[in-house]
Amino acid sequence: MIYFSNINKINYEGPSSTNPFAFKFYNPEEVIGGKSMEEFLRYGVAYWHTFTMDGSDPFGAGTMVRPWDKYSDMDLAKARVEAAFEFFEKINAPYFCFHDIDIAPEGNNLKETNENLDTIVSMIKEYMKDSGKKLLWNTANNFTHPRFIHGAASSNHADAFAYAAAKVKKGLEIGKELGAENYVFWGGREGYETLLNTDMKLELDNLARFYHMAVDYAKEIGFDAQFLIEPKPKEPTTHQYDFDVATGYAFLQNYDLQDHFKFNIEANHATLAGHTFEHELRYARIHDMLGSVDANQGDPLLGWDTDEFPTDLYSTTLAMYEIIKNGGLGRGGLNFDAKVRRGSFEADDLFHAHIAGMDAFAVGFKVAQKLVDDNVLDGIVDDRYKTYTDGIGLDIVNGQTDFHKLEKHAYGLSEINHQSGRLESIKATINQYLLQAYAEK
Ligand code: XUL
Ligand code: CO
Repeated sequence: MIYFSNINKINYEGPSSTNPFAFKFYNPEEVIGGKSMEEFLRYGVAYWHTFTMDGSDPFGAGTMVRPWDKYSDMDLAKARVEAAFEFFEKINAPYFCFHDIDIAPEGNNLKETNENLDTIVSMIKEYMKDSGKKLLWNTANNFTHPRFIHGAASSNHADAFAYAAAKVKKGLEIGKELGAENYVFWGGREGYETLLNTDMKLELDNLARFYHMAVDYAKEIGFDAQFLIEPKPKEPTTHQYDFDVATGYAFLQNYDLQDHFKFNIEANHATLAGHTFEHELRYARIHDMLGSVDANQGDPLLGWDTDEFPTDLYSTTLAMYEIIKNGGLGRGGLNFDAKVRRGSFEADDLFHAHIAGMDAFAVGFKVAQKLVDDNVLDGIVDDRYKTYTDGIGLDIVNGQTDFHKLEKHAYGLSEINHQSGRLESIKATINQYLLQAYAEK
């Protein structure tokens, strides 16, 4: 069955196109920095936001009008698979991502749930074979059901821990079956509300035990996906254990897990943590821990995870700068963990939203590559740190100083010859690059 009958495949028509169902900037074949946009950007569609969520919020009912709504239970799950693959094809995204409960309804017990999953997974496998679409990552939803009220791997209750483990076990088997590139752990309720009733040490130790068991099981079944932790500072719990990349990295190192994981960085989670998106990307990149990206954006006026489709070109440029400097995302990609607004309830809006996001990162890629090619930011940074390239600075960097030698150097100083940080000039230059990338056409 066809679900988006009024829409044809979305093609690139260029910046001056007025067709709302066309890419203005995302040209899959265009080569930038030696790589085609399609190869480098590795776009993914998030199953939960695009095919499952209904637009409900704490104040109101669902608003989304979806052509598959007329079905229920397993028929609905099957209809969503059909709709999803039609959508992937028409929007021209090579990858998709899902949680277990996005693709199949939970049964009356775990066995039934897994049987439902088996049915849908074999259907998805067929569709993947026919379409060539690939699974960027899958994950287990260990946060929605009331059994995870106090967490999953960090729950106070051992039975919840066991249930969560069983779901991840199944998730790893599904990932292997579908050839997933990555497997994601987002600690939905892995955190706490109050220390007054929380054994933080036990919870953290258990979380690490859980991850070790996941690593062992993936090895046991020969599932070689890249494991990814997705940091988020808060929501749903007051304090999430995977607060940000730095916290997650320290956790991984403390528990000797650092060789088995990288990070899946989400823009809106970064801003919730009080960082910029590019800060989180940079922190991961310089530690060789940048794995994949959940592409979205937050609303600076709201303090929660709004998961908007990314449209801020300044942000996509700085994000793509980090990704280029990382040499790409390897097995990762840009997954649109983003949802249309509650008022954008028509199925067509799913296309508008993805077009907007794919175009925004395409612009970011192009502009960032030009910044790299022209050595703009590296030039500024190299100049700013030039005192470390000779004299006492070089000695510091080479580990050839101690406090005695540094004190002697300081005694000899009359003043420090600082130079301006030139922030305003740098920002003006980036604006110039943003506008010129397309003015040249
Ligand atoms: C929640 C979030 C999740 C993860 C996967 O904020 O980002 O959708 O990406 O569980
Ligand atoms: Co996410």
